[in-house]
Amino acid sequence: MDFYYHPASPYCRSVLLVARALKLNLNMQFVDLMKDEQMRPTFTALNPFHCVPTLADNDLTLWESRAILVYLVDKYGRTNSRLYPKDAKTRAIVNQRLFFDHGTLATRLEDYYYPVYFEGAPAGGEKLEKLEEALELLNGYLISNPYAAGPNITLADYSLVATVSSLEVVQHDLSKYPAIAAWYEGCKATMVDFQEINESGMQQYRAYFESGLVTTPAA
Ligand SMILES: N[C@@H](CCC(=O)N[C@@H](CS)C(=O)NCC(=O)O)C(=O)O
Repeated sequence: MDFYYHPASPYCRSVLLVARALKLNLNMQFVDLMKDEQMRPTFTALNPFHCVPTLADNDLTLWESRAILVYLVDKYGRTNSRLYPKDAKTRAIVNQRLFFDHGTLATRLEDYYYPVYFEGAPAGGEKLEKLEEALELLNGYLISNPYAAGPNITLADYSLVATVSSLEVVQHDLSKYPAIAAWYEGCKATMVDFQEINESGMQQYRAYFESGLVTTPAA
């Protein structure tokens, strides 16, 4: 399986964490986003949306990290893998958290922090409130459950942990969300090779944000 990635991308790191949990060997294909290598015709022929992560497994090409996570467990996980349970109700909760991460949490994080770092937008305001609303919701889940979708670690945690790692990168104050902070520390300790997979990529992502910094964010 060819895995097109950049280590700074949190979405790539979520896939790498799941691949490691499943003991999969990926044929790593570095795409240097800083040199716009994702726009090369050989890559856009594979993925016209020119983004990483992208997975090529024989005749299947997939992008969108959460779709890749689901595919890896469905295709290569154990039959009854708890990472993505087969029971419809349990799976529905995992899906809900995955879609929440994609459509709400990660989106609101990017909607707020990218303009602050790269366009000189003022810190605070409605976009920050929307992000904090999503974080309060996640904190609420995690007050009543050890993991994002219930008692067991699932793909929802692997997806959300990458987004929360981006909050650490931009130094968002997580102390207001003690259940998220505790869960995040738990994920770091539980997920196989979390440190190895994330450390350098998070540093690169931090450097990327700092390269665009034109104001000092307050949040
Ligand atoms: N929703 C997508 C987001 C992927 C994404 O935004 N990837 C960025 C890097 S973090 C990228 O490849 N950007 C380059 C581009 O779009 O040209 C996912 O979860 O996989």
